[in-house]
Amino acid sequence: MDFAELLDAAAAFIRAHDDLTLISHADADGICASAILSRTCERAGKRAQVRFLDQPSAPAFAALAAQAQGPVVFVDMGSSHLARIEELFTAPTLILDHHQAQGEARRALLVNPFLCGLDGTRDISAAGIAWEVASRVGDADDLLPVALIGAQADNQERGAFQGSNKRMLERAGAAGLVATREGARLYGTQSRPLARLIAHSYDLEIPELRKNPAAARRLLDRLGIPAFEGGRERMLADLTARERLALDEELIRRSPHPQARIVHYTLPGLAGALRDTREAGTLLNACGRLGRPELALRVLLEGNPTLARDVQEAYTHALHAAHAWYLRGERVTRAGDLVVIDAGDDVPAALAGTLCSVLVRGREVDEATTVVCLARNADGTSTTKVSARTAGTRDLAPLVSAAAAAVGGEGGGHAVAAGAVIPSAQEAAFVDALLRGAAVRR
Ligand SMILES: [Mn+2]
Repeated sequence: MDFAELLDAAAAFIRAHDDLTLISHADADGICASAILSRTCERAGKRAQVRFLDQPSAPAFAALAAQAQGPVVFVDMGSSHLARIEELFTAPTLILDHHQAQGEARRALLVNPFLCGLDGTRDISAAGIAWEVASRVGDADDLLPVALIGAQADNQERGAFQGSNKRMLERAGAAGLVATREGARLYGTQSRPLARLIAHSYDLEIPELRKNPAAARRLLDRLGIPAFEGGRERMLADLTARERLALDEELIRRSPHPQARIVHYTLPGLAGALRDTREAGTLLNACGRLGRPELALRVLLEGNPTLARDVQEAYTHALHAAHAWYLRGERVTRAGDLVVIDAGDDVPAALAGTLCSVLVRGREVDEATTVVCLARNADGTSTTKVSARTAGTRDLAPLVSAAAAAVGGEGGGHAVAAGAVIPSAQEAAFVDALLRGAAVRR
């Protein structure tokens, strides 16, 4: 079947059932996909219950299988667990996933772009698959912004969207649901006052401005851009077109980052942090990682980002603490081009991947380095979460999943971002297997 036929079949699956359980990955892309599907079911007069899973593991699947009696839709997960899912879930099963498939589905309907020659890391994410299915069940154009938030959160936009993502962007643009604008690599354009926005946009890698709002204010002065207006600090959105252009060009000129110029996607129909695809993704991920994916789902369905303000603050604190722990360097080892962080119980498992990303994206390790973090799950399963990230060319998914399989764990993911769950007793053996697989020595 080609991809369109698979999507048609998925839409027929949704139409055929009135009471569905959605089992979704608890990250921003999964949350966006679930929001699109649950809104679609609601409009079609169906019941859809969303259950989130942070960590797809054997015990977690077994627990869900015991509760979910009727038809089940796996969202943003499942491709790495086909055999287990088909063994545990006996009701009709639909899997909407964009991760590399391991094995073949026999009974379940598997919708995965990789099966059809599409790139599940660039062309379409789970949110995009959900939107394609939704648009075949009913009118879903108003949900296009949610699909774009999911795709961006899964890092599918690298300079530009492509494939299905690009078609959704164009369709949303034509409907006035998204506006694109090139500018400096600033983060927090919807929620931060100007000086703080500039000082916190570490990706620009301008040392004089990093964490230095006073220097940012002097820069604004020099460009003739008032930082205040009527006693209130101005935001990027308050700037005139000329001011914004002057600021963008100055920052891009001074930034050594090879992609200092990026495309900002603004979603005019949404409020606050949800108006910017990157900020929206960060907010949803923060909720997911702090164990509040249901709240993130509500944020999307109600269009109200302020519901998650406390969670976002707590997340920022937790991430700072994890980074500070890493900098102490107590259990950080380097082997060849790998940095292995043995975080144990000192970093929450849900933040392991983010910590790796912060180190890779913040250029705290060089580009060829792969950062691997092992952190214990606190869910009583005696398992350890493994996260791996790189900006280099190593293909991490097969590396991590082979090392995990060698010690009785399971892993998967993408070339630049992969993960696994292993028995905690096997941490040392896992690291050995990983280093052997990567052909590096301690
Ligand atoms: Mn995804």
